Amino acid sequence: FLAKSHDLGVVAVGFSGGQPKAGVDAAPMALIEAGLIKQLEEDLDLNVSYDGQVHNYAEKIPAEDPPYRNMKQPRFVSAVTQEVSEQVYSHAKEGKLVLTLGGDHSIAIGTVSGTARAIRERLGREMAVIWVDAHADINTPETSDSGNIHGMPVAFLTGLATEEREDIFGWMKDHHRISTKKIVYIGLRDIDRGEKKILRDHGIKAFSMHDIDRHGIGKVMDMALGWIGSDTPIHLSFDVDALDPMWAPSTGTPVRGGLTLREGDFIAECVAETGSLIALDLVEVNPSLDEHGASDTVRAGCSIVRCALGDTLL
Ligand code: 5AB
Ligand code: MN
Ligand code: MN
Ligand code: MN
Repeated sequence: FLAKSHDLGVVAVGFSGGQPKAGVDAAPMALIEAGLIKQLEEDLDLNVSYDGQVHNYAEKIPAEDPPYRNMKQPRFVSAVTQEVSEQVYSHAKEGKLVLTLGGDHSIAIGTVSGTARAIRERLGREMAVIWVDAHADINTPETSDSGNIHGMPVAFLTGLATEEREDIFGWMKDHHRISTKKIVYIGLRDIDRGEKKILRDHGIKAFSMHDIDRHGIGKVMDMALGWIGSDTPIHLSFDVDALDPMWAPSTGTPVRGGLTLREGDFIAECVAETGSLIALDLVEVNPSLDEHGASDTVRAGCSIVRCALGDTLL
């Protein structure tokens, strides 16, 4: 699906507006300072296109941004994700694999819509999304208790939530969206009541921590990739809070009972092995949320990215 498998576009999205905690906007710089891009170029031999800046989208801050349909900062998140969608699209339409460093998970409204559109145009295909997360992020504005848009991206991306207003996600059209049948979750353990109903009503494929305990991560990956089917382009959206807080404490909404560091890397390695990965998001690393410093979480994030982009053990 890629023009050349060694071409990688990197987008650094220093954005925290989809949730209330400051600091998640500093993650791209922390990951890059830990040597991530250097490792991708030197150890994985990737041909990296990166504009050298962490975007903060300050120019997108609206004069006024009161809640709308219960969403917090809806105009700001909409404007930023629209821009991210264009950034990701312009890499993906050239056949590059796209790595997006977040930022909170609302930015996936931009990343997934950008790749979905590019893959449709280039290949006439609908891609699949593997969403690795403690949470389902499928609240509609109406089912969300928090109003935080980082808990809603999947609802907008699947069209379960839509909005006419151009400045509040009205820019999203059918070509930006994916079917509820093309998303697979791994690692779920903290789902809101309204989200459970949505997952059930739409028959959405989900592998919870319970499934991982029952079958083991190897079998779960076989089942997840089997559901997607071989020869389908895959966008992997990895929320670092899928990992247990023992391994990734520096994140805004940690939930105990999560993936081990190796299970996280293994998921990424299995996706890499398919040869079908077209985009990767790494989100929700918040370097300011750990009294002992965020080096463990940053290192875990770098490792997941390297594994997904083809680093092998032997
Ligand atoms: B994350 C919660 N479901 O909607 C909500 O970190 C949490 O991107 C969302 O997965 C967590 O606010 C969003 C309670
Ligand atoms: Mn998430
Ligand atoms: Mn999460
Ligand atoms: Mn989170």
